[in-house]
Parts: sequence; C-alpha cells; structure tokens
Amino acid sequence: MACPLDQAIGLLVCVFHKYSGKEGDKNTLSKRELKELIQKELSLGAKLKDTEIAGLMEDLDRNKDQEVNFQEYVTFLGALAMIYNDALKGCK
Ligand SMILES: [Ca+2]
Ligand SMILES: [Ca+2]
Repeated sequence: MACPLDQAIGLLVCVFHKYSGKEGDKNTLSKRELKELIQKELSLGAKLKDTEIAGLMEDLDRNKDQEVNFQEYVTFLGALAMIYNDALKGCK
C-alpha cells in the first residue's frame, strides 16, 4: 500500500489536472476551472461568495496572466495548509 503522504501529494496533483484540463490551456486553471475546483473539492468553497473567489483568484494569479498555473496552485495549497494547521491545533 502506498504511503499516506505520497497519496496525499498525488491527490493534490490529480485534483489540479482534473479541473485544469476542462478548457483552454490543459496545464493551467482558468477562473472558471479554479472556481469549480474550490466549490467541489473544498468544504470552505460552498461558503465563499463569487466576489471572494474572484478576489482569491486575483491573489493567486501572481504573474497576472488570468490563469492559475501549477506553481501558483502550490502556493494556494501552502496557504490552505497554514489555515488547516491553525484550525487543527490541539487535535491529536
Ligand atoms: Ca485549463
Ligand atoms: Ca497566473
């Protein structure tokens, strides 16, 4: 059986490609693809308003090409991990 961390990282990569391949460039997330990923794959997605997702997209799109590439997605995951770390503090 694969190691849990291997599986987790593999899943992070798979989720990116599951949405990035839907339209336009297969290796980047358009605004619509990112929105769908956030809404379908994250529990907090359903709580975010369209304007908040748009704001998030602005923050993530460091090179301002209107797409979220894999590197920008990893930055997003890092930020999420920080949030989860705070939320899970005290959990064993
Ligand atoms: Ca795409
Ligand atoms: Ca970008």
